[in-house]
Amino acid sequence: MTTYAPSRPLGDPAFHDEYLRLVGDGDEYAATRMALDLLDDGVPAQRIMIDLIGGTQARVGELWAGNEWSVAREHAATAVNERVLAALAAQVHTRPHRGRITLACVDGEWHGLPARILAETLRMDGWRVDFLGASVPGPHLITHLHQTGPDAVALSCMIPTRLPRAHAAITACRAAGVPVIAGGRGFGPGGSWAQRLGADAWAGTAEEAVDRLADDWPPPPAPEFPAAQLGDEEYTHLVRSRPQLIEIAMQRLGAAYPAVHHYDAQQVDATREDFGHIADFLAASLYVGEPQIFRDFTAWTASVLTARDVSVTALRVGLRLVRDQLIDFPAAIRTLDLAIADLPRP
Ligand code: B12
Repeated sequence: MTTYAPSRPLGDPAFHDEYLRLVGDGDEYAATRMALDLLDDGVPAQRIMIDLIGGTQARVGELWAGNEWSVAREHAATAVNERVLAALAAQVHTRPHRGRITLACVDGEWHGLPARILAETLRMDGWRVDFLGASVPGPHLITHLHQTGPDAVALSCMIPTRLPRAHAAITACRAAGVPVIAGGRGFGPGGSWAQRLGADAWAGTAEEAVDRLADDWPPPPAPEFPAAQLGDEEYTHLVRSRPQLIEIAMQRLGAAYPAVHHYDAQQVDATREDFGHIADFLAASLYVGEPQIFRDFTAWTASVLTARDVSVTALRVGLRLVRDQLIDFPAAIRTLDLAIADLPRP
């Protein structure tokens, strides 16, 4: 696929700021107009989708994470971005001539827009794409493969907690005889965890995926992967004991971090949810055998807490409360210790 240099005004930061403002105001019509005007000016649709819509979506999420936008504003902005993408896609017609691809987000994966951008980019390159959307349960994905017989499955995973499900999906697709191209930052830097989970290929961006599928598909069969190393005893224990782990941590939190006594009901719920994220990221880290997954998560959480004026001490205490319950699990303890050591000192 040809790589185009961003043209003005797409290369102009002020243009992106203006689009972000419209998206943040929920001004769907003006945002759509901006994108369609670019298309009329000859800017390739894939550049508008990836640079403008994709780039803006990353900023939308960051504004939410930085506590500058509420979750409602983020959701509304995401919806506008999706509508603009659909409006653009409706303007571009490419007759399918390459083959058929099933594109799905892994079960529990709600970051749907990156996969949607990929779907439209592949369509423009001549693939017939069945886009199944966010959070597709494995069995439904496999049923779809049996019904449609695609040449590839493209599997999107933006967050590592979904990697065990991604592994199940990849294994099932390969067993059904359909090679898998994986993508999304959940698969780790350079897609290294995609390979460990048995994907046939990985691509970092929609453009790389287009190139990979056009030049080298189907790929030579991927080597057998050591599935037995994935999801060991520690992982299984952690997943099974998740509810108790969270409840006990919540019960002990008051003694370890007295500020929690002043929390309102909403803050208590958010804290319980945070313990759920800790358990899920730790489980994913154990599953893949990669402590970095958990350390990236805690480092990011520390930055989000700081943005919300919550002391990082709360996170440190939370991690210790989880650690205290896992003393018989050496890999979990090692991972938690690394994450605790990473946290900024008070
Ligand atoms: C927007 C966003 C959200 C929105 C999602 C809205 C939506 N409906 O999509 C909201 C605010 C709801 C959200 C929620 C959460 N998020 Co979020 N989110 C983001 C953010 C800022 C942008 C994602 C995005 O859309 N980027 C724009 C796209 C276009 O960029 P892109 O990645 O370059 O896309 C390309 C590639 O990924 C590739 N690609 C994607 N899929 C596929 C598939 C295949 C087969 C191929 C080949 C390629 C491919 O092609 C795309 C186009 O070129 C990212 C951080 C970031 N800067 O990316 C965090 C991020 C993904 N989120 C994160 C987290 C932790 C969460 C939450 C758990 C937060 C929480 N505590 O609740 C939840 C989980 C929700 C869930 N269960 O899925 C983390 C993931 C952790 C990690 N270590 O990787 C990230 C990385 C933030 C961080 N830590 O820095 N999030």
